[in-house]
Amino acid sequence: MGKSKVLVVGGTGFIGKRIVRASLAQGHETYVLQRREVGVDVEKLELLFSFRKAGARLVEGSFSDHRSLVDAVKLVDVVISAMSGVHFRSHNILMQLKLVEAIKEAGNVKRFLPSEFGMDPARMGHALEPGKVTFDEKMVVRRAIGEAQIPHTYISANCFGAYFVGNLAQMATLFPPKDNVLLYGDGTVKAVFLDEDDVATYAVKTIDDPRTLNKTIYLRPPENILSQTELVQMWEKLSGKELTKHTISAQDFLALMKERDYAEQVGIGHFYHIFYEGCLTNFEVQDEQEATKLYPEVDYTRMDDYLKRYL
Ligand code: NDP
Ligand code: GO6
Repeated sequence: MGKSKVLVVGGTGFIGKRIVRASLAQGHETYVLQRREVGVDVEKLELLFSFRKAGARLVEGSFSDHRSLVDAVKLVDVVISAMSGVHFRSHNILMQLKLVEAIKEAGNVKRFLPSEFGMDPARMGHALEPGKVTFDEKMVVRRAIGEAQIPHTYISANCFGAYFVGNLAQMATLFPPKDNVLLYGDGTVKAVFLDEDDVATYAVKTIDDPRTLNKTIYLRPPENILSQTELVQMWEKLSGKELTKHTISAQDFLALMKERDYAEQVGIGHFYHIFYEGCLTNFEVQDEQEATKLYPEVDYTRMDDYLKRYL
């Protein structure tokens, strides 16, 4: 089977850059949208050049120039979007509606992966405000994809290690606590954690797989289904230091929303669903929709290994 040509949109972002690298690593002819609007962000410039050095092709384009998006999309078979959806960085999930328009007009795209890579928005209709907007907007994009009848795959990637593992699921920090750790409720609710590089690897694996056409694929590595307590224990074993545990009830945790800014309110709602409600693990996933079953050849990163970088 011939390899697909892939366009990555949002390729200099946190997950996007990993998708570019995974696409190259899996042997796809890889194109990265290069936006003039990045202004004087030299980090993005360097990343784009590093992609080119690694074999990617840069395609100039802009979200304020429909033609440029259509032309970019026409170069490829597969479009992967990793546009930002995080409220304390930029937030541009609905920008993808322009991309959907371009893909529809171009008419050649065999697979589109919109920017999802988290909780399954189709399962989050009950989510708390204001975090709910994250899921509502992703559903707006899904509806546009459906109406345009664009072949797609939705990737539900669960919790990225950088935001949920390295900090032992503590908010507003990316490092493990030194002495005290806050446990959500009894700390036993199971969540699912992923190395971001693995998220990209699995996402790219799906793009030319007939089994994943028009499906939601869940990344649920069996050994990475862990409670917060299990995560803390892994860290204690690695660091050789026991942490003092404190617990916070669901009610007290949600009450924290009052004094926080908008981005943190979004985060608190999401953490609530993950660590109190158990929204990532309170449903069954069929083997045909679970990435580690579909791609057993991928040796995914276990979280004790992931945590070693924080030592
Ligand atoms: P980033 O914040 O890193 O941004 C990604 C890209 O979005 C940027 O690099 C940029 O593309 C593009 N972008 C931003 N603003 C604009 C704009 N105005 N116009 C056009 N493009 C724009 O995103 P993340 O990688 O953090 O998030 C990607 C996805 O992953 C989201 O859907 C998010 O919800 C999800 N996520 C999931 C997490 C989890 O734990 N499961 C954690 C974090 C995110 P360019 O490269 O062209 O500059
Ligand atoms: C990550 C976060 C971490 C918020 C998802 C506030 C979409 C998803 C698991 O951007 O709000 O400290 O699924 O203080 O579908 C943010 C969001 C988490 C990171 C959630 C996310 C996860 C977005 C914080 C904080 C570490």
